Amino acid sequence: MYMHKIGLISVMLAVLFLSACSSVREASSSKSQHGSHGTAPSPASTDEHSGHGGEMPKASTNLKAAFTFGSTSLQANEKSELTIQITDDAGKAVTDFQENHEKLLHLIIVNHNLSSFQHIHPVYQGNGKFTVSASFDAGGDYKLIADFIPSGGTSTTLSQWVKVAGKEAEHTVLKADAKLRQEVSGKDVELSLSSLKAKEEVTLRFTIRDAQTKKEITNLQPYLGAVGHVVILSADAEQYIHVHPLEEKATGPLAKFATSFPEAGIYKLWGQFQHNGEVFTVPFVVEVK
Ligand SMILES: [Cu+2]
Repeated sequence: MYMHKIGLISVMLAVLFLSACSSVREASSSKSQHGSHGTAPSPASTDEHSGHGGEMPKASTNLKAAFTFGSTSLQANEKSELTIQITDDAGKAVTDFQENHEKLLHLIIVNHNLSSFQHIHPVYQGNGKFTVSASFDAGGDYKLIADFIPSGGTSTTLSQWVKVAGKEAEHTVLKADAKLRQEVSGKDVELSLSSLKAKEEVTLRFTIRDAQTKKEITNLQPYLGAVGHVVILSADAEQYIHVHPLEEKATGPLAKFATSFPEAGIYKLWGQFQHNGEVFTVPFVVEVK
């Protein structure tokens, strides 16, 4: 148990540390890609922020992910087989992955203004290759974010923007929610944050009630091995923060998570929980000072 906790904490620190230090590289590589990518998805350079030295396990340096689709052009609402090939910088397949939250690889797909969010789990085919059937709910720019841990390495996030043909969703500017409480999928979900200052340790507390009766829900089911799963992205989708539960075995009504925002700005977060066999996703937008 003790060792397990230490392991969790170090993974969490690794994630926080990596996301905190990724801003410069991300800003220089991924943003320019966003503006300049062509119409067809292509295997491409990716943002990579696996580890640093210090007390972290030795990082697997300069991993790459090639994201390729079965179809030559992506169309809104059409399924396409996505292949994610993970290699080292010499092009050699990375073949060993460490399970994290019950999966070898988590794939987050968002559109440019974060109105669309998917969290799916590509299947490992061996030889560093993962596949999944992907579809996009509208046209526009989407970011694919693969989150995994190579065996013996640290938490790694590799991403790629792709363009999807078709009518785009309405362009809206992300702004902070006036009220951090909403109803979604028959649940009343309230969020509070212990701090909204950049670079501070933040505890996120979700309180989950039945939307109709307002009764607190005390029998949440584990989702990906924990009380819930939270993903946070900066408004421009450049900062990806994978958050970890503080009490994994909690069953509600409270679900607590720890994270830290690397810099001031608008962030969107998605909490995912499971109740009565159904996963529900609740988004919030917050402003960090
Ligand atoms: Cu996942």
